[in-house]
Amino acid sequence: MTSAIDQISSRRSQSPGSRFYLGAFLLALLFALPLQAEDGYRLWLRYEAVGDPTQREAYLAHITEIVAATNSPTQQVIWDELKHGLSGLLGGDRQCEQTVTCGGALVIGTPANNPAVAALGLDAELKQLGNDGYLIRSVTNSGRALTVIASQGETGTLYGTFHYLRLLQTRQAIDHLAIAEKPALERRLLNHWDNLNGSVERGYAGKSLWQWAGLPGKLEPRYRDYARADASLGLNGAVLNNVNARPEQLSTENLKKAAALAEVFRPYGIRVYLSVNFASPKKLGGLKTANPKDPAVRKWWRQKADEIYTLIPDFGGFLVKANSEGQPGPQDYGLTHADGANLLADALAPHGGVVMWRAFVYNSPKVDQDRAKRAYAEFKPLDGRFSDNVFVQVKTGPIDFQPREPFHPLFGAMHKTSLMAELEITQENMGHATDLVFLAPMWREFLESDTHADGPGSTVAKMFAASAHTAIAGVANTGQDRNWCGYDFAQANWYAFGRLAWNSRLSAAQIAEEWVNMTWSNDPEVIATITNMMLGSWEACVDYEMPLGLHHIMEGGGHYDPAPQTHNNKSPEYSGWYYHQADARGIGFDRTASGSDAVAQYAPPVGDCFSNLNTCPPDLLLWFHHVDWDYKKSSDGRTVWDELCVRYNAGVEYVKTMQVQWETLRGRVDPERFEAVQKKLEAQLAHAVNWRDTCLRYFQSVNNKPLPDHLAMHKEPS
Ligand code: BDP
Repeated sequence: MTSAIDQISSRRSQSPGSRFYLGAFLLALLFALPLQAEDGYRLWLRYEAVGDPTQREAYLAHITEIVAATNSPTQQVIWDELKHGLSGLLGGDRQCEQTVTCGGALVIGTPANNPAVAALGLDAELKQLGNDGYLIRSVTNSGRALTVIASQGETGTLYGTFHYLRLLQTRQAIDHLAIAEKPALERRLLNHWDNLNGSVERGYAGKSLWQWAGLPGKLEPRYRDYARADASLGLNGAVLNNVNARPEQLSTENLKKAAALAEVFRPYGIRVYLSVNFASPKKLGGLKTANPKDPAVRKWWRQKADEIYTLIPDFGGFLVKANSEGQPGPQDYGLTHADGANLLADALAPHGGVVMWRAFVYNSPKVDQDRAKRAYAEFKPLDGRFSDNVFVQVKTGPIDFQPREPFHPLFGAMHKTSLMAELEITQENMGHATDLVFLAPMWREFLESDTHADGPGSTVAKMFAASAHTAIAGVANTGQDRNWCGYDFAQANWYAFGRLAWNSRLSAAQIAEEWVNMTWSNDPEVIATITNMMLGSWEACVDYEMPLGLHHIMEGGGHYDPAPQTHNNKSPEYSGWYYHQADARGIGFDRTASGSDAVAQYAPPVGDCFSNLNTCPPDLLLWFHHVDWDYKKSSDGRTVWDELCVRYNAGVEYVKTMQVQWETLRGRVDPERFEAVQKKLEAQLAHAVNWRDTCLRYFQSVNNKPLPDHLAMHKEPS
């Protein structure tokens, strides 16, 4: 089927005497969008027609003319997006013969590329906002109403354009705009855990987006749509491959493939990065060693960096998983993480590249018996020893992307190192692409956690925004499934990560509402219902999987189902028991001074708060404390056992409530996605029930306690 955009051929005419193009849209309501099956492909960039004629007229009055340059690839993609977006939103099959100057005009660009922007004298303000920041402002110039989308940089102009389109998509008034935005962090990245063979580690949306076999010659249309989606959120980097990296990723052949992707992404402001295998000089380069102190190794990395920059001049840098889960690293040669990171940093520095060195290390019990303490124990002493172009990339919590963790103690602990956070968008431990789990509330909790590193109010968000260099990464949930993420609702987590990477102060509700508005419907009731479902969904998942601070009791392979019963004496941290330590008397991991003393890795006010049973947040109780089954938290009067049962059940009940809420939307959202979600919710319910029943049965087998009277859910199969 031809889409609306294909039917529209809006005309751009070069205005005589002007060095920029004038494009004129006289937009009419002459046709409706052709009916199109909803398959989720368009993500939040659906640009559905504005149905209310008054509102459409009001929008049109501001956009009788578009003044924008199209002299560079980025300017061209801005133009293309506008044409695509506005034709979908406002319709338009009529061409104007001349530029229409009676209504308002949309003026887009930088002072350097568009004289109409330069004439507005915004330079000082734009300088404040930087190359990625932008203004969207309603102004009057020589009696004419203008809406200006301006930035100092072309990428900022692109971001501003997406913001402007979002205003229309969410049906905001555009009469008196006074918007100024700039991102909190310099580098806003997706980490793709994609393998050269097309599989995706912890991916639940089909094969890798990157079709390596066809590259560099064959460029899938998806590559561009991927870049559009990222740029619409302000994301500006993509690590293409798995942190468990193959040495061949750096072969000349594969670098050319990466370069082809970089070419597609470049106009959208997205830089390509690669994960690298630390042993590459040996395994790919044929050297005898990968020892950082060896001059031949140093030379190999320098030459490799030179080669990469010849092919990809704006290459972002390397992401490295070293001495973690079997990956090679500098410790293989008796050296430190800093030695390893600096080796690569030296090679990239002449080209302006960076190293993102991961702090996800936990393999050696010699470092500490408590896995949660190992990363801090290894990295904190290295503070100040990393080169300037090195980031230490730290996962949100000290274990590994559990449904709920306290913030990682390294945040706020390394003042002389640029720390960046690694968030997990893909729902490895939260129901894969089956469960509706909106992660923005979890990320908000993380970002708002007070490290107390520089006194009260030193939130995680502030701490990493205060680094010399700033960055954030999200482990992507994309794949070749038609709807990109394997589930229409998983798209919301990609969206939420991007929005928070841009502005860490956005509320989860605001993000959800925006996303629903653009992705599902503009109907306020639909928005309210779906937003409501989403906002409680993460807490619900925590409840039906691992409430009260339980963690890592999932089965070891797929991380989908529960396995609290597992014992593994050889590698205890691969068993459920290591983490919950349930016995006849009680449950929980004692990380206070009487136990592993992990609390000492936090600033004293935080550590004290976690240590004290009266002040420890109930949500983290069993993370930090081993308590008797009959322990009662003073505030609520329920025993831990009863509370656990209540929480597990509440999680299941939430899923049932979502099913009821979803049913009210029948006929109010498109039937394709309605039915797809309905099926997913059924599967989610089964998943939640399995977690609740498996965990409660197991804990019951340990403590021999009856279920609280009012809970009827835990029936043994007859
Ligand atoms: C774990 C994943 C594993 C990743 C690892 C990592 O289960 O697949 O390789 O993290 O982040 O959560 O390196």
